[in-house]
Amino acid sequence: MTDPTSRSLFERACRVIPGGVNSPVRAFRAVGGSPVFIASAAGAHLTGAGGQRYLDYVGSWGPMILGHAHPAIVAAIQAAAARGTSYGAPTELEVRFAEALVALYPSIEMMRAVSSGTEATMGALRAARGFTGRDVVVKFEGCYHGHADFLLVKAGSGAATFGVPDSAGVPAQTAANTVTLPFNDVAALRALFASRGSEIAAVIVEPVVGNMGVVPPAPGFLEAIVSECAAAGAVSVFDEVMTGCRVARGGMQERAGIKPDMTCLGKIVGGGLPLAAYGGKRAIMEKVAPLGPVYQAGTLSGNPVAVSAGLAMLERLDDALYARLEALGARLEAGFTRAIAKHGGGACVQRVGSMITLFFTASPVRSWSDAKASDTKAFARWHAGLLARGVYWPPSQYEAAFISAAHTDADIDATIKAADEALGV
Ligand code: KE4
Repeated sequence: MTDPTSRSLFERACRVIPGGVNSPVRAFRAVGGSPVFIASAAGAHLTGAGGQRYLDYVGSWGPMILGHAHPAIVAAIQAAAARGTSYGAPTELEVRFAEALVALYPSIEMMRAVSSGTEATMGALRAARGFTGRDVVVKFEGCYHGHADFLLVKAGSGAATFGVPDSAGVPAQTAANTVTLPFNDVAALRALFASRGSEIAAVIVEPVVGNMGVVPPAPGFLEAIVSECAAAGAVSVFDEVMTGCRVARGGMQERAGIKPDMTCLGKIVGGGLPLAAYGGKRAIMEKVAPLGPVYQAGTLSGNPVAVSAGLAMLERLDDALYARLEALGARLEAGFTRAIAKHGGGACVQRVGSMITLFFTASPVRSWSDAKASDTKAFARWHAGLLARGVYWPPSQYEAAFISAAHTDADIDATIKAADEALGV
């Protein structure tokens, strides 16, 4: 049961904000009850509006890889703010930010900073369409790339048919240029290219899916995307908004040793402030205004305060961090696996680095059709059990949980204990 302070804040919020939240998943609708309102956060912990303390595994949906309120990031923000919060003019900070991402991501020869992951994917795909002169975009079921109209599209009647809107307010003709295929289905991808390759501007993929829960790519799947695009003159786009600097400093493309044509980044690279980026081959990015004919703009793009936070974050992403996150992730995965076995199975754990999901389905999750077989009611009961024991887990079966460098072995062990007890509820 949510604390009375959060409940009364939620009642007020619902009178003036749709669903009482500024982003739908925060409303706890997938798990029932009403959301915990947060008053502050530090390290691995959140403090609720009612004073209760939680061990946090949402981490602002990914950005907080160092933990909340990291002193160096707070100091960078304070110093930047004192120099003015926004100029609407170029700064050296933005040059340093671009140079840092170019150094970290060999697929990025040139990049543009924006203010959200949605803008990053929207900009990348408009550049890909401008570069190829083609209209069709291919995405995969269960992957989320932000809320641009043409990406809120679900699969049409047949695998290779054009999409239908997955949200009210998206015109049918907008959805018609988006094809949605099953994730990890190389045969479907190759069949689409065989039938429509000359129409395809781009294929966009979460190289490790976080938005149906954590689903890794099957061997050869990412390579097939890059090679099919290359053969057809289409653009391969890795949406690493979540995986970038999360599963490795250079994202999943570093882990897999693959080089897409374009990359989208967000979350961690912004240090918890509104900062994201898209970039790729110079020939594609030179199509972007004011250099080329593809228009894209933003009042707060490359904002100096946000970029200062991003640079302070990037400077701290060292090998020791990723080794520590791998150890913490493996510890949590092993504990969850033991707890599932103790309670008779019926669930499984999927993890890449410090992104992890406990699925309430016994068989491995390789695609959206596997993921949607999960028992979401059992997940909701488990989530409530965790929350009652002071663990703040993402309030949806179809989201990734995130471990930060601020988590300790003791925190992980406490989480395993809470998860074990909650499984037994
Ligand atoms: P934003 O526009 O929310 O900054 O980024 C969109 C986006 C793009 N690509 C990927 C792979 C993403 O995961 C996201 C946003 N992720 C969600 C979490 N599933 C953000 C949380 C929310 O929507 O409130």
